[in-house]
Amino acid sequence: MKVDYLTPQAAQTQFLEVPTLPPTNCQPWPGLIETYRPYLPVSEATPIITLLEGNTPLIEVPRISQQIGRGVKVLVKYDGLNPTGSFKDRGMTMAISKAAENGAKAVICASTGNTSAAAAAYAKRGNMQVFVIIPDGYVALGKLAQALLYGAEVIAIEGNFDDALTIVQEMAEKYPITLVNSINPYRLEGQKTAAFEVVDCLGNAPDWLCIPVGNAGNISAYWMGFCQYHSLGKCDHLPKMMGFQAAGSAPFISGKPIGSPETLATAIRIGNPANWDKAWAVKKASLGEFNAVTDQEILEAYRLLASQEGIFCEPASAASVAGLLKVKDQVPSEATVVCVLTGNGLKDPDCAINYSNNQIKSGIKPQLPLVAEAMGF
Ligand code: AN7
Repeated sequence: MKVDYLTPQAAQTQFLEVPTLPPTNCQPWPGLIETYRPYLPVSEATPIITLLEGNTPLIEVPRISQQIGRGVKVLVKYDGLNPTGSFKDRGMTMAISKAAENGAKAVICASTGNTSAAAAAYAKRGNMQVFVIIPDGYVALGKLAQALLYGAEVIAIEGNFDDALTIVQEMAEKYPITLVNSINPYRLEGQKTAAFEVVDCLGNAPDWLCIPVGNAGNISAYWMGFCQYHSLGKCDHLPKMMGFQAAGSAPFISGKPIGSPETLATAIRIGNPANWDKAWAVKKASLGEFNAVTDQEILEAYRLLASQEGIFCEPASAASVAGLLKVKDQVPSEATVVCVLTGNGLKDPDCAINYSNNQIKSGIKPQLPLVAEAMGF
């Protein structure tokens, strides 16, 4: 049948012939606070500042499952698909909504990049001023672009994230400004919803949860979420929490803070994690482990996820998959493993271009034989 869409009348006539589809029962996603309202510390008095974050896909990664074998099923929680491209949006919708409820006019955070992007977006949506303190030269390009365009006041210090965190904590004590780093308890309340989503999707908790660890806010938040769902009877077991750090920034592996953390995964270039005690408690309670992965291992997982599974995450996020592959012999047969991909690959285009093992074939004249030759025909 030839379809004519060129006049409104014709288009309407054509569509009249299309059989009516049954209504889908797919409700619009209202954001994570509305979805999980009974499990979150909000009330009717809380103005909900949301960009409809959450509801991110849990995607099977068969090539990675195959590398482990023995019936192990690996899935990734792709939190890079949140509104500002990272899991931080989950915490920020809560932190900014509560700040608004408490009448805050300005918020502040220290950040390796993603927190600043999320804080900037949500604060602006909530009509607040936002200050972000970042380590000069160690924030990925996409994250800087976001903070600037959202309209944050960006202050780059000649120090690392840990120095920045010390400063913002003092600022928030001395001035009328709300701290929205993960020391703010509402941050973790929001972030725990990722665990709810994983259980809602799988129908149970996974056997293992692999997650990159920087300040250890997210590992603590996931554990809170799994425990809360377990106590509600929504899952019949709790996962083993496997936290992975970059080898040059691995205070949980050395057992003490590190003065000069280094890694190309700048998101987790953190030497003195704010949630130190919480993270150790999670490890103990979940019979979990902390392990380190080298930058090389992170890059291999980063390329593997993109080139074999079609999933582009940022380097820090790939630490979860790098870690899983590193300890794959420890995974019980038939286990279900979820790896958290905390941030979107577009956050750090420089890393992709520098480490993709691939290159552009350039300088080709616009002639078919030359293009065909460049294509290998
Ligand atoms: C992509 O943005 O600390 O262990 O300032 O951006 O909860 O700290 C980011 C951390 C993992 C580590 N993956 O999470 C910040 C910041 C990505 C991240 C982590 C971060 P936590």
